[in-house]
Amino acid sequence: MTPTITAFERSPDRGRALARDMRVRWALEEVGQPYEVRLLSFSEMKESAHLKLHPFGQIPTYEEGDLALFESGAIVFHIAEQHAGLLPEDASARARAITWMFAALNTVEPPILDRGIATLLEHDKTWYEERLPILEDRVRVRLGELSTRLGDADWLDDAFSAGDLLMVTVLRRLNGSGLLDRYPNLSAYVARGEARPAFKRAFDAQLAVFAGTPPTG
Ligand SMILES: N[C@@H](CCC(=O)N[C@@H](CS)C(=O)NCC(=O)O)C(=O)O
Repeated sequence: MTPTITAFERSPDRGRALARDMRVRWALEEVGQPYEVRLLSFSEMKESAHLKLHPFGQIPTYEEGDLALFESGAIVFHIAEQHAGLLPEDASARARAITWMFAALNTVEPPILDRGIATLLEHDKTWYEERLPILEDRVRVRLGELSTRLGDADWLDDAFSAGDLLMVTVLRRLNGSGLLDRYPNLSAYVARGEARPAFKRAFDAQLAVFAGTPPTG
C-alpha cells in the first residue's frame, strides 16, 4: 500500500528541505518505497480533519491503510522497521542505531531549534543580542561532543542508518549559520548524507513543491 505523507503547501524554508517532511521523504527514498504527498496550507494544518491525524496541527503525518502516524522520528522508525536498509539486522547494532535516532532528536536538535527559533522570531527583542551567544554556545557544546564521537568515521555507528539520516537533517538546520565550520568532520558528514542519491531525490521532490513544479504520476 502506498503511504501518504503531509508537507507544507509552501514551505517557509523556500525549498531548502529544512521542514521535517524531508526526513520522511529521505527515509522512504532510502528504502525504495513510493509515496504520495498531501500538501497543506497553514490554516488547513489547524483544521479538524488534520488535527485528527496530528494532535498538534503540524506536518509531517504518515498514513498507510488504517495506520496514521505523526512525529517525524516515529515515522522514520516505522519505515525503518518495515523495510531493510535503515536499521542493521544485528540486535545490538540496531539498538545503537535507534539510540542515535533518539540522540539526534532529543539531545542535538533541541539547542539547534532554540537558536533557530530565536533568530527567526525573537531578533527584535531587546534581549536578543545578549541571548544569542548563550544559545550558540549551547549548540557548540553539542557539536563539539558529536564531532569528537564521530572522529574520522563516515557514519555514527559503522554503516549508514536511520540514526545518521535524522542526525544529518538536524545538523542541516545550521546551514548558513557558520556554526558547523569549526567542525570539518561534521561538515563532511552532512555533505556525505546530502550526497546520497536518496537524499537528492527527496530534496528534489520537496523543491519541486516549492517551485510549483511537482512531478506528475
Ligand atoms: N516533533 C515534531 C515537530 C513537527 C513540526 O514542528 N513541524 C513543523 C514543520 S517542520 C510544523 O508543522 N510547523 C507548523 C506549526 O507548528 O504550526 C516532528 O518531529 O514531527
